[in-house]
Amino acid sequence: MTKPANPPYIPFHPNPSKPSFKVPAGAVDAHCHVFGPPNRFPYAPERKYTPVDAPKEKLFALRDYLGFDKNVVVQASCHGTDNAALIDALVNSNDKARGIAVIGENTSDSELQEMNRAGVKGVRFNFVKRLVDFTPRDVLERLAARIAPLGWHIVVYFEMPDLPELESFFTSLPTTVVVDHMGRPDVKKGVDHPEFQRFLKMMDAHQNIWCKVSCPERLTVAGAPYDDVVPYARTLVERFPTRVLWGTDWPHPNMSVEAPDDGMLVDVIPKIARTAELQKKLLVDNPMHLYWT
Ligand code: 0GY
Repeated sequence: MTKPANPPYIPFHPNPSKPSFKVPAGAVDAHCHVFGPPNRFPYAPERKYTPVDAPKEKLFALRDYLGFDKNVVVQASCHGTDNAALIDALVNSNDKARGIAVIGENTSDSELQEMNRAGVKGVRFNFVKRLVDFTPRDVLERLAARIAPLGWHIVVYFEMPDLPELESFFTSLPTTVVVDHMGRPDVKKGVDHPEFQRFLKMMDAHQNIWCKVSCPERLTVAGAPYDDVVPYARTLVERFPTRVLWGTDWPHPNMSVEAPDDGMLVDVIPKIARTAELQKKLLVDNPMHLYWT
């Protein structure tokens, strides 16, 4: 029983450009997804959107084309808590992929063990209201307590206006916490706005909080080449060089206007990480530390 694709769902770019920026050897795309194919990996009945299929073969081909070596595949909401497509991608990656799962109270300890063997390194708590139904905090706390002994971390996805309400929860989590897409700042407000400053202060005060300087295509108002997003990502890279990650977000679910050219996204990297040293930390050292050690 597959819901029809939402009419405005925009497929990923069919032929991205070759980036001018050459990523360092061993670079990791630390935020991307696999979707379907639904005859093997059905979408979740409770999903808020139906994506265009984006199977692992296409992800791995894009990885090679852009010059990356590895992927961190993040379970997206359209697959719910069924992590089968994710696990399939990991075990068929030749050790070149790690995963972030989405779990619920029904996830058993043996499923956690299976995911751990496959290369899952964390779980994602999604607070974006258009994507998921509300999960009570005590449920999330119990899930956090179950995954912490595995050495996993927690990825959190939220929109910056919601940070005041969520911050005490994030800072109480017992693991490393990785914030998706810079906490989705409103780039019309500027880096000096109290909302973004609050986010920086949270990272200043909590050494276990990391963030992904990803998704200029989602945050931009001006459009490609996303110069209005660069100051946010650059600030984070320069202030927290050992706690930032970068990812394509391929296949870019729920874009509202157009799918980004993935080659163009890679060409944003030297604007946000302006030295070879910062680039190596962002693309190699930091993700290797979090996902491959
Ligand atoms: C992303 C962003 C989105 C979707 C999801 O779990 C998801 O469905 O993550 C979004 O729509 O902003 O990270 O890919």
